[in-house]
Amino acid sequence: MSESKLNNKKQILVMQGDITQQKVDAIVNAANESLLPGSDVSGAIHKAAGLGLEEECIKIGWCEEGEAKITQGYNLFAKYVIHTVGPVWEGGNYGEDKILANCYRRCLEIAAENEIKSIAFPAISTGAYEFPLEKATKIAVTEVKKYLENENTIESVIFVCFSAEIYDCYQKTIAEIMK
Ligand code: AR6
Repeated sequence: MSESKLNNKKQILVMQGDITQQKVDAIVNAANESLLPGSDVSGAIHKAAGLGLEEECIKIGWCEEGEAKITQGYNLFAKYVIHTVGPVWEGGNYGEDKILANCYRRCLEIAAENEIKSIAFPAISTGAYEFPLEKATKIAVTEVKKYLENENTIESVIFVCFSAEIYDCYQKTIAEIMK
């Protein structure tokens, strides 16, 4: 686990692990537009949360790319799940960067509206949606830093990295951007 403090109250943490096991107020799901369970992180979150999560997602029905929706966390440690739909990487010419930045910003806005103090993010779009990891990490760290500098509700943001490669990339990026 590595830690980068913005001030006495706010921090960004990076850890290698499984997001479903995080004891935070909210975890973020890298969903698809239908909000139905998928593979990878979405499959793991739905499996750990139980069927109540899928039922609530079906009621919500849809989420646009770059947008986010909040549900309860059911059997997870986290009280809430914030579902966001990242861009599918198409080579970089259809606004993928902007859409990915919107995902982080909207998740943080919705978290703050719900008085969430701690939130964990996976590396949105870097799996099935094939967004290049380094570029995605820069966007993630930049958006989170910008948000925390301007808002006070959220105190702790954790980037949960599923592999050593992702962890190293976040470490390097945070060192660059937070200096
Ligand atoms: N904890 C943390 N990170 C994880 C976990 C986990 N348990 N499992 C995988 N990852 P992906 P996307 C990482 O494919 O690219 C879904 O099926 C993984 O290593 O889950 O946004 C949806 O339904 C990768 O770095 O999300 C959509 O159809 C990151 O999570 C589509 O895939 C994101 O990988 C979304 O694709």
